[in-house]
Amino acid sequence: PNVIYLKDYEVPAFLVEQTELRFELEEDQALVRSQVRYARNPESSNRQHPLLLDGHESLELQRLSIDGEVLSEKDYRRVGEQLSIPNLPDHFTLECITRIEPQNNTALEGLYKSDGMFCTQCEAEGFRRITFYQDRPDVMALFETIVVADKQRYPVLLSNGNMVDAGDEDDGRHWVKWQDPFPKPAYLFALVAGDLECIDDRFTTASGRHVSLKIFAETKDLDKLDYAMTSLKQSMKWDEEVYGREYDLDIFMIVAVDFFNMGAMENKGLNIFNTSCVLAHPETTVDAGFQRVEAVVAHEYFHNWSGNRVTCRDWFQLSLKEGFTVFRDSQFSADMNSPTVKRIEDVALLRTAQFAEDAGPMAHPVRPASFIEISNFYTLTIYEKGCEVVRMLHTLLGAETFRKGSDLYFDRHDGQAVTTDDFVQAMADVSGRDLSRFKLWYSQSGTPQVSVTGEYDAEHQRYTLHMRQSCPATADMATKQPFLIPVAVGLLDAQGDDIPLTGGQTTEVLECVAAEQSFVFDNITVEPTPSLLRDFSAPVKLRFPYSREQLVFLMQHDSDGFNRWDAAQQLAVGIMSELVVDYQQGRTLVLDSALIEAYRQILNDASLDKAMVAKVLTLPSEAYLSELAEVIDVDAIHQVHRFVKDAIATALAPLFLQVYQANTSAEEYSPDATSVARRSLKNLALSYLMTTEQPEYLALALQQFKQADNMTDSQAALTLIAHSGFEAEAAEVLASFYQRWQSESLVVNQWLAVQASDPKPDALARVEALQQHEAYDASNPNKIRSLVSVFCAQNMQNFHNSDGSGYRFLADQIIVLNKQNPQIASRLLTPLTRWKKYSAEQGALMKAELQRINNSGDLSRDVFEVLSKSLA
Ligand code: HT7
Ligand code: ZN
Repeated sequence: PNVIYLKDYEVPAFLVEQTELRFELEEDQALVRSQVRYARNPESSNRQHPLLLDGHESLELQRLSIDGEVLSEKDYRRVGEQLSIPNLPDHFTLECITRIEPQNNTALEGLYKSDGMFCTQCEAEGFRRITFYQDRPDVMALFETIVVADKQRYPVLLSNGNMVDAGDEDDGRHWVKWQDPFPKPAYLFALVAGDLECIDDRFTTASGRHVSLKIFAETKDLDKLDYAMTSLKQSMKWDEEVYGREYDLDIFMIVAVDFFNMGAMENKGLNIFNTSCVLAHPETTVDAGFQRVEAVVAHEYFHNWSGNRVTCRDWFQLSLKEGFTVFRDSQFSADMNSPTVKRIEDVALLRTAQFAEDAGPMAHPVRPASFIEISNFYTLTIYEKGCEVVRMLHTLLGAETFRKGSDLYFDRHDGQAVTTDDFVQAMADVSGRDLSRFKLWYSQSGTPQVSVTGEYDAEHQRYTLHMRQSCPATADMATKQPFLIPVAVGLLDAQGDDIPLTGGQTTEVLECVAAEQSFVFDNITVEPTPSLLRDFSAPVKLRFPYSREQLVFLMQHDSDGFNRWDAAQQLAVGIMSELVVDYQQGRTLVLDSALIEAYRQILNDASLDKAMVAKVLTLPSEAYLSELAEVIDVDAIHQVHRFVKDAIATALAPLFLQVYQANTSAEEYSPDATSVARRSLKNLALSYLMTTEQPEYLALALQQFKQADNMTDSQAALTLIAHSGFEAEAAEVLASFYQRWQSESLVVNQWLAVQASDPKPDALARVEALQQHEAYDASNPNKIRSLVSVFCAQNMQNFHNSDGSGYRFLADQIIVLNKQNPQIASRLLTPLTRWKKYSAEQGALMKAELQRINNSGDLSRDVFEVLSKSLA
């Protein structure tokens, strides 16, 4: 397969003025007629350039004509994914008829069938599986779409924009015509045809326009759409208030589909959602599920400006829309819920999974320089690190100037396909700052490390912070220049109060731009405790030689909520890392009482927000400890994690019981922040109590399981019992849960995931048995994710069994999925790609499975790219 380079970018040879599509949908095929008006691009240097159209190998080309003249095979060349037509005039209309088979499309890219309904997924390069087209984001056109299908089976026919006409045909078929008044690239095209129902609402924009809102789903799911509708209206209002962005069409639609490779898709006016990101009901959805629906609805809606009105010039610029939109949705979620808790969750994901990606074989910058398959670059680096990069601009410029920058960016580039440089330029223009060093965040991969030391000069009442930054070599890039790293700093006095800094502010943003740099604070009358990288002001690994006492002090006093949590994490990480060494060397494990006492204090502090207490008392995950380790010893990390949790639980059981009881309420379920916080603390307390394996706590969990009126409590109890050593009760609750929820596909997915993540040793056998269960469907990505992904990515202990059985299992799955659904296959590969981080024996077993996949025959581009980089 070809490597595509950013440096080779060329403007398209032709522009498209208008794209007219007609879809004849049938059970065994779809016929697609496209009529496209082309004009030679005046910016293209070569006036003789042929028209290069992208078209997947699965397209059956039935007819090609130019201005009515049918072309014969000698008039064009079709090689691989490209159709080239030479000798063209400056203006012409190309008609093309293709035949495709959506019912056999298991890759879920292009036009496919999900549970009997037709739907599309065109980002990034799915449109080329529908018809021949310049399938690149810098070719924007006005689309008009006619969809024709059997009226009984497919009463609802949708596409982008406004519905302008409709009619019936004699043979039981009907048609609907849609017009999208905004020019768009092909990746934003969408079509849906199915037997769907919808809920309706209305939104009046700030300028007084009325927008009709519709969310479609299968009839059985109609009662699970209200939360998404509320979230949509909140998002629309928030985007007007915070970014001054109004919605632009008369209608906004969301459709829920069960077969979907990712979370959702921002197609213009017609968002398509994975059911898991739109359906929510207290009886079937956990709190985190409600929050996900809120966040994803907002994310896709925000794309209407950051992505659709202003789109990407090429796919190397993917983070232009994704990083910015994740930043916007994170601000929204922070405003709707607890900002500190949201920040903690985002950082935990970044530090665990994105840092690991940056340290692995697929490391790439936020703006990659090359790729083989763009689908492989919908990554944590593009999304989450990309968001952090935008957040740093927000921190450096301040909220007001940042808003001016975003206004300028949207005004300047409305209707255009642009680059991350254009985004930064708008920020530079409004702030008057030179952001050239800042731009290294887009072009350099890797996680920078910042080592900080403090020096107090009592005589001159001066405190100095010495910083040293470096960035390790990554798989794609050996050397790096120093970044511009905003380090938000506060200094705490002996009482734990913030010492006023420059201008009386309590937090100052230091800009670290050199490999070594010192920052001086004057008029500091006592030696302070520094609070560094407040609110995680940059995506770096920052080290400061804190003592355990200082970490406990920060946990108790830091005015920055994020850093209070992080101090607790650092304290636990330090203690657990030492215990890992003790375990490896066969020493008896003894837990430092500092951790227990710190936890006791937090549990006794009634003034604290409950969500924060739950976060602070959550131990660093095994995945985070693995990311931090030089060589991952899965067993040692797992055993130490268990030991520490058990020791804390045993020491503090009475307190946890009190907390559990105090937070068990008979109130009706609500997904509001306060209720979510209460449930998270209660269920955390129950998880500590269950760690002790005492029958009295099992009784509590069983009672919660039986009496819960909401899925959050029910699933928390189910997981704890199912993962416990009480095997009879575990089997009982799993059976009764399935019995109760077997008709709810998303709940069944949770049931699969609970079993796939069971740390007990028979988990793999169970997963394999579940693949044969009536509830499993090996062609549905949600099922694959719930069972196979959860086992391989979250059940560390079992996946990394020293007999290699977990690795063999995953390789077998990938060999099948490589043909069936390459995007899912390639994502699933991730745990095996990290083989270099494990011991030599374990790494060799993992590598051997990668090689087995490599030798298994025809590899998709997706799998090939990940494999070749992992084996390099
Ligand atoms: N922009 C959307 C990307 C997406 C996607 C990409 C590859 C394959 C399938 C996909 N489904 C959706 C999602 C988003 O970030 O909003
Ligand atoms: Zn997105």
